[in-house]
Amino acid sequence: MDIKEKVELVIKQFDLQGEIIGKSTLEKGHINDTFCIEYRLDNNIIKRYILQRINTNIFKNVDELMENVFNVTSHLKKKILENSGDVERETLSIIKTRDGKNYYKSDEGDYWRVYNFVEDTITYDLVENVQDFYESAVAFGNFQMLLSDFPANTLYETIPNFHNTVDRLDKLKEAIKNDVVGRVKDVKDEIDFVLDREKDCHIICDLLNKNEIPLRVTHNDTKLNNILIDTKTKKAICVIDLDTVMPGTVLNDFGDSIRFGASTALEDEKDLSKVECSMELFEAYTKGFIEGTKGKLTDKEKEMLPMGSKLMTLECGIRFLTDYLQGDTYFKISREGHNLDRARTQFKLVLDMENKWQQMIDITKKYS
Ligand code: ADP
Ligand code: GN1
Ligand code: MG
Repeated sequence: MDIKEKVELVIKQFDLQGEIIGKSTLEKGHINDTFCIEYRLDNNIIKRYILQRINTNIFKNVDELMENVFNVTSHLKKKILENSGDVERETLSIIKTRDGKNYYKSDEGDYWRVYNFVEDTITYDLVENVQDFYESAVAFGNFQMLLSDFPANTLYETIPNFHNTVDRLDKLKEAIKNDVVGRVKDVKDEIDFVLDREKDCHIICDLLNKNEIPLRVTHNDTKLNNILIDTKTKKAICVIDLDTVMPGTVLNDFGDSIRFGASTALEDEKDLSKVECSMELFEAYTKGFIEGTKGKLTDKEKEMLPMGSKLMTLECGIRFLTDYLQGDTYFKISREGHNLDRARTQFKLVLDMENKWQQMIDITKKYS
C-alpha cells in the first residue's frame, strides 16, 4: 500500500467531520511524516488538520510520548485561558480517534496522530526579518515559563540522553570505529574539528551534574520552523513539535534557536561562505528570550547563554555527522551527502561563534 492509500484509510479512524477535499504533504521537519488534510463541512466551511505518522525508529514508546503531549498541551491550555488567550491557536490540540485515543496504531504497526491545523500562520527555515526572530524568542521564552510549574516527574523521557553532549560524542566515536558505510576516510577534517573540542562537550553536562544550573521542563527542539508565526500580526503564537518536551536545560533551548535561526544561511547550505552566526540576530533573540522568560533565569543560566549556543550547534553537527557515518538512518535526507552538508554548516557556525565570542558575551551582559 502506498502512503496515499494509507493516509486515506487512516484518517477514517479519527473523529473528523465533513467531506475530504484535499491532502498534501508538508516537507519541513526531519523526523515525522506530516500531511495536511482538508475537509469541507456541511455549511461549506473548510477545515484543515495536521496528520502525522510518528517516526517510531526514533520514538520507541508512542503511548508515553502521546501521554506527554496530551498532558503538556492540557497544562498549556489552562495557562492560555488564565491569560485570556486563544486555546485553539496558541497550542496544539490533539484530535482523538473514533474510540477516544490520542493516536491510532495501524495493522501494519504505524502510529498516527491528528492535530488541529493552526490557520493563517507561517513557519520559516530562514529568518526573513529581525523582528520575526525577536518575536519567536519571546514566545519560546514564554513557553518555558508556562511550563515552569509543570510537574516534571510526570514526564516520560521520550529520547534518553537526547541532549547529553558527552553521550552524543561517544556515539560519534562509536560510529567512527564501526565505519559501517566506509565514509570515515572522507570526513577526517570534520572529525578532527569535533575531537579538538572534546572538552567543551562536557561543559553543560558538568553544570547540570553539579547543580550549577537547574533542570527545567524544556522543549528541546526550538528551531524556528517549530513555531507558528501569525501571518497578520507577525507574532509567534504557537510552539509546535512537542515530542521532545522533557526535563532539560534552558541553555539548550536557547542554543538550538540560535544555531538554526541566527544563521545567515539554511541548515543544509552547501556554500559555507554564506554561513555565519549573525550578531544582529543573536542580539534580537537574546533580548526576546530574556524578556520572554520574565526574570526567571538564574545569573548562571544567563551567563552561559553563549556557551549554550555554541554547544547546541556543535552537538547538532555531531549528530548530523554521526548519522552520515551510520548511513543516514535518523534524519530524513533528500540528496546524497545531505547530512554531511548539514554537519558542515554547524561546524562553520561553531567556528564563527568562537571568533565572535567576546561580542556574544557582551550582548548577553547587556540584556542580563
Ligand atoms: P517534525 O517532527 O518532523 O519536525 P513537526 O511537528 O515540526 O514535524 O511538523 C512539520 C511542519 O508541519 C512544521 O514545521 C510546520 O510547518 C507544519 N505544522 C505542524 N503542525 C502544524 C499545525 N498544527 N498547524 C500548522 N502547521 C503545522
Ligand atoms: C530534528 O523534528 P525536527 O525536524 O524539528 C531533531 C532535532 C534537530 C533538528 C535539526 C527528535 O528536528 O533534535 O536539532 O532535526 N529532532 C529530533 O534540524 O531528533
Ligand atoms: Mg519540527
